[in-house]
Formats: sequence, structure tokens, C-alpha cells
Amino acid sequence: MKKQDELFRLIKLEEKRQRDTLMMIPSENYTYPEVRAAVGSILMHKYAEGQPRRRYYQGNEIVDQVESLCEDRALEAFQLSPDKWSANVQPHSGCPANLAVYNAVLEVGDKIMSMYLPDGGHLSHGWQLPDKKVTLVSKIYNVEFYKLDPVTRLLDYNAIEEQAIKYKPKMMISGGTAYPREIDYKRLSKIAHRVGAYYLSDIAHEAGLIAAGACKSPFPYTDFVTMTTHKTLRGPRGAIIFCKKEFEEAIDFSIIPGLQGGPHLHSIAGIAVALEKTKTPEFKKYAFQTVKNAKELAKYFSEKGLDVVSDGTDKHLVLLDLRKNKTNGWVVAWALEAAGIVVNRNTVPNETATPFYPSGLRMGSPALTVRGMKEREMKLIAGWIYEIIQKYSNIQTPSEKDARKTFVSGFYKRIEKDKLLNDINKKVVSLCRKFPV
Ligand code: DSN
Repeated sequence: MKKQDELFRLIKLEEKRQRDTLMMIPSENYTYPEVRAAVGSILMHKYAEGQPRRRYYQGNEIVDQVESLCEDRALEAFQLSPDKWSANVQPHSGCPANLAVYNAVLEVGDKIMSMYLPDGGHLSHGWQLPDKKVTLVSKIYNVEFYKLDPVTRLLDYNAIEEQAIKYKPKMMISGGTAYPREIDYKRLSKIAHRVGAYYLSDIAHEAGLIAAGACKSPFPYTDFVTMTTHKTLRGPRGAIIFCKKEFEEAIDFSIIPGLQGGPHLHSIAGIAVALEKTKTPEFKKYAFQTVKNAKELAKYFSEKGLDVVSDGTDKHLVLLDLRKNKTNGWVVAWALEAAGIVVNRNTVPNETATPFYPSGLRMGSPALTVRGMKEREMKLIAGWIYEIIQKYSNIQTPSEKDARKTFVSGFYKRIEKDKLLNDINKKVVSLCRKFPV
């Protein structure tokens, strides 16, 4: 029993951390109490391999309805006709969802073209190094990456088209984790279809914003759309694959028996709750305010002369390149965390450093917006972040291993004692109390 107490004590501590710090990792968010109730429900006791009404287990009369309801709500949330589109709500998360799409329509050795990870792409789109196949996807398929324009740090559609004509992929993928701008889905779809490729839009980050109409939708143009359900969508951990009706059977078969066993019905129920919420005026307000808030952060940093990648944002995230300040994402992210501001370090376009000590800082507005914060609070928070970046400029992380070890332990001590960080932390906690979760 004592051991269980320890676990619940840790959960309480994490709850307090989430309450008293600013959650600014753009892929994180607070979900709804109803989602947590559904995810913690007795639905987790049930096995239901297969699809609704085509199961390999008995006793599925009720859970069939749960899963079908979730599929219907998924289509409704993105205003898709069930005659043209199908939704599979079984993927356990984003990586398996993407893998399931490849597995449905590609053969071993087929070519994929996706966005370069350090420029803001995603691991599950086949990340590999020149001398190492890092991901399983890169071991199964041949992958080539398109990069951002090195000057504008925007997608260069003409260059992507030229590359696609030469490479002739069978699958083109858009989307990722750190591209702050809208994607021209129509143009990418034209390029993909011109070279005879399928087009997959991974909208894990933007899903909630797209459902609300705060960002553009890829649905009119793509063959497949994948998304996780726990980011801007505010659901539980999970994912959805949307596909044109003609691929429905291939996707279902790819998930089970291709990749997964029993669906997590408790998660599916939570996803169904979150999808229903996207139809409310409150959700639309949250989504539009999320974008406004991110824009406010970007504007503040630009005015202060920081290097904002792509000069701004169209969605929920802002990416800073800290090289101009002669510091890096590792240094600043730890200093910010000591002040109660939780962002994440990230690679940036034209990256010259490593993913563990990258040059950038990625931050987002969704969770702050859920707390009810608006432009005024963004200005305040951006001011604190700016002050900390200023103070932690001109600090380099040594590249030599031993020197780095000494630097890291000294750095942790330094931020613990830093008066500026402690003072900002007090202000952060008081702001958090004004905007309770
Ligand atoms: N790890 C997620 C993110 O932070 O963007 C994507 O999988």
C-alpha cells in the first residue's frame, strides 16, 4: 500500500507543477475533466480487436457504439462527408498512425519525401542521418527530405516541386513540429499528384485550430490526414487517420492485423468527448485566441530584436533562433524552467548544433489560452522570457564531454540561486493563481 501512496503523491506533485508553471510546450495542453473521466473509465477493461461490428471478440455491443460514435464525431468535427471520407480512431499515437498510412499503400523500398527534421519536420516521417538509418520508417522505405529556404526559412514550393520531379516519391508528406507558418496544402497536393505520389498531411499540431477554422484545412486536397488528439485538439493521448473512402479498407487492415492489437477504447471514448467539444463556441474562441496569443508573443520578440524564425507565426507556436544572442536552447530552456516557464529547446533551420544542445527555443500558446490568458498576459510573459534571454546571452555550452559535464552541474547551481529567476518565478506563480487551470 505504501508503494501506491508514493505514486499518488507524485501525481499530486505533478498536478501542482502543472498548476503553478506556465505550460508553453506547443504540443502540450490541458484536457477536459470529462475526457479524463472517459479515459479512466471501465472501457479500458474491454478487448475489441477488429472494427465496429467486425470484431474477433465477444461482448462488443456497447463498445462498437462507442467507437462508431467517435468516428462519426471525427468526420463531423472536420466537416467531412461520410460518403467521401473515413476515420480510423484506433492508432495509439501519432507515430503508429503515420506508419499505418505507409503500411497501407506503400511497398518495402518505396520512396517517401518529407520535411527535414531539423527544419521542423517529424521523426515519424522517416528521419535518418546520412550514415545512419535512425528510424524504422527509414529502414523500410527510401526517404528524401525537403528543406526550408535558408534565407526566408519558409517552405519553397518551387524547389520542392523540382525535387519531387527528380526524386519521384510515392508518398509526399507535409507537417511537423516546429514550422510556424501555414502550409500551402493545395500546392503540395498538386506537386504530389503531378509526380504520381499520395499526399499525406500530418496535422498533429494544428488539428484543433483547423477544426475551429482558425487555420487552413488540408482536407480538400489530400489523400490522407493524420493527427494526434492531445495537442491543440485538447483530447487524450491518441491519434486519428482520415482517408479518402477508397483507402478505408487498406487503412483498417494496416492497423489491425498490420500493426496493432486491441484498440484502447477508453482513449477512443476520450477522443469522442474532445471532438464533440470542438463544435462549441467556447472551443472556437479558444482556437482563435490561441493564434492571437502566439502572434502577440512573436510580435514582442521581433520588436525586441530577437531572431524569430520566419518573422512570426500563423498558428500556436513561435520558434526563436538564439544564435544571434550567442546562447542556445539548452541554456535558456533550463533558465526559463527555473523561473516556472516551461518551453522546449529545439533545432532551427540552418542548424549548426546538436539536437540535445540545439540553437533554438520553441514555445506555444495553447495551454495558456485554455487558462484564459490573452494578449495582455502574453506581453507580460514575453517580457519575462526576454529578460531571461538577455541575462543568459553569451553563454556557450562546451562541446568537449568533460568540460560540458562540469559546465552543466555548475549551471544548475547557478540558476537555482539566480535572484532574477526566483523573482520572475514568484510573478509566474501569482499569474498562474489568477488564471487557474
Ligand atoms: N513530440 C511532439 C512535439 O513536441 O511536437 C511531436 O510528436
